Amino acid sequence: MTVDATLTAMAEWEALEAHYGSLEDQSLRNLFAGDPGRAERFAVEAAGLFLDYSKNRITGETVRLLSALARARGVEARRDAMFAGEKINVSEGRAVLHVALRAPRDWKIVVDGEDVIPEVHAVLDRMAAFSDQVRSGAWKGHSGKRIRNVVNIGIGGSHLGPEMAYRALHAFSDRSLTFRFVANVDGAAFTEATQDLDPHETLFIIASKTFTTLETMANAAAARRWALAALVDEKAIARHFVALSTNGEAVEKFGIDTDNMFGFWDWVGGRYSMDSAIGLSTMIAVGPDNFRAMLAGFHAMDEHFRTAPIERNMPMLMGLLAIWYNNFFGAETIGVMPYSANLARFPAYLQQMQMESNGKHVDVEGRHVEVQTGAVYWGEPGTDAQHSFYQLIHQGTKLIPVDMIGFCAPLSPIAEQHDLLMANLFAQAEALAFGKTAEELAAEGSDPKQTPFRVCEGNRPTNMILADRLTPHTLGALVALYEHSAFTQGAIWGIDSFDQWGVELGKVLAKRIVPELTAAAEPALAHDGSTNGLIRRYRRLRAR
Ligand code: G6Q
Repeated sequence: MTVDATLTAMAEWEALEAHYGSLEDQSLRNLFAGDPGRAERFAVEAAGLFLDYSKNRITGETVRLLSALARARGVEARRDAMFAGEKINVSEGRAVLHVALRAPRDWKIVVDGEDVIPEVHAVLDRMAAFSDQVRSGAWKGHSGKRIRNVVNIGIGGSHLGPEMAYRALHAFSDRSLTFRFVANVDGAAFTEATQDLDPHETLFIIASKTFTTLETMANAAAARRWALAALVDEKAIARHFVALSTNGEAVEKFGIDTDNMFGFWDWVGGRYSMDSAIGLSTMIAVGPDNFRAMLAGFHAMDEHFRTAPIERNMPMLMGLLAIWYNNFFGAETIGVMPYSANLARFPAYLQQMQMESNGKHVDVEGRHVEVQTGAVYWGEPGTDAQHSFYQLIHQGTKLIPVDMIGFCAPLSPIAEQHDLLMANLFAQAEALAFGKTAEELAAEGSDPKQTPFRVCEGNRPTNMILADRLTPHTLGALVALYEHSAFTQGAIWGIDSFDQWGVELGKVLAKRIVPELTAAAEPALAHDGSTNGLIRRYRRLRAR
């Protein structure tokens, strides 16, 4: 896979720069006033999601020029290469096939001469059989009690998706089961998650693609000690521990029977793995049928992404709008505000997906990129966020494009509050786009002394994503939307969105420092002065 070195010298890029110059001072007020059909035209529907992107600082010409850039950068060819199982993760020499995890049984995707779809469904079937056993009580703990607690131990891609999905789909989950998620190597995380659980009724899911990650291995060892302190017999491990991993050897070495292991493959990146075996906790919580409905939602968005023309392609449009603000307006961040309490962990999940994918400084050929790459993604659920940091989005000096997500039907029986939630959602997008002028304030009789403080300039762009209800299908479609938006951005920049060498560096460095903290004798330290000093200070003060 090759990319042009000179993105900014391309005619399509230059055309966008010139166009930006003509649009920079345009306001959303003017754009809406001059174009009554704007809201209908800048809207697209796919896989049960509706995107209104009319409150962006764009015209039809912007969409045309961004689409031309995507064509010239080969975004469609790169997408097709991903679906065909080509090794587009060039730095690791791997295929990128999370789309295969949700492909129907009768599909065929070949990697290294082998169709991967039968294996994918074989694992899903084993997960379903196991989930059914746990949910029905047929799977017993060592002392014959049924499992009532499920603790997922994993970090990063082996944690954020399962935790987010469990919370998002809480309304569909088996309430007789308790779920906990342990990621942090801080022992407090494990202690808090297990302090009120009965080991006889607890199942640990050790989720680790590599089965070598320091945090997960430390927490898995803590879980083993905690379980055996009560269950005593080593044989109990087989009833209380399962593993989700690609590393059978390490799983066996840890003492987990590989019959209790659910596998996946090197072509599934951690941050793209919540729909693989890594989703076992989700499947136990909501049941195999709901899990399959989630996969169908993913697949519906995959199909839209694979087949829709760029100008009507929801993930491509979202990715191109992110490029528009990042590279032309100089926006550094994108806020994501789900108006749903159940999506509270969605921004954290997206943060990893977007920032680990597109936080890259070289292109696929190893050359330093010429432009800014991945934006900082962040957010909190509305309406909570309105009462904290929205002030800066409304009246601060930074441009922060915001994605807003809402659902037309509530999950809660307190339905009347849903109208309040949605009223806030629509009001915020309106206020951000159109603001409040001095004239409007005067007409409302506002104190003139306060006018400068009360004026809201507006012109703050938003994407509005609406769906009927937060169901498993909707969640799958929503996650796939952002996966493919990240893909589109990465393809424009010509970077490898599927490696994470920065994360690997941290893993290696921490392992080197551990013995320096724990050695009885003062170790010889060869770090920089600051790190040496911090290690010495910690050794002096560390209380046991
Ligand atoms: C994801 C990253 C990273 C990874 C964790 C956990 O894309 O690679 O977040 O998921 O470091 O790794 P393991 O699953 O191997 O423990």
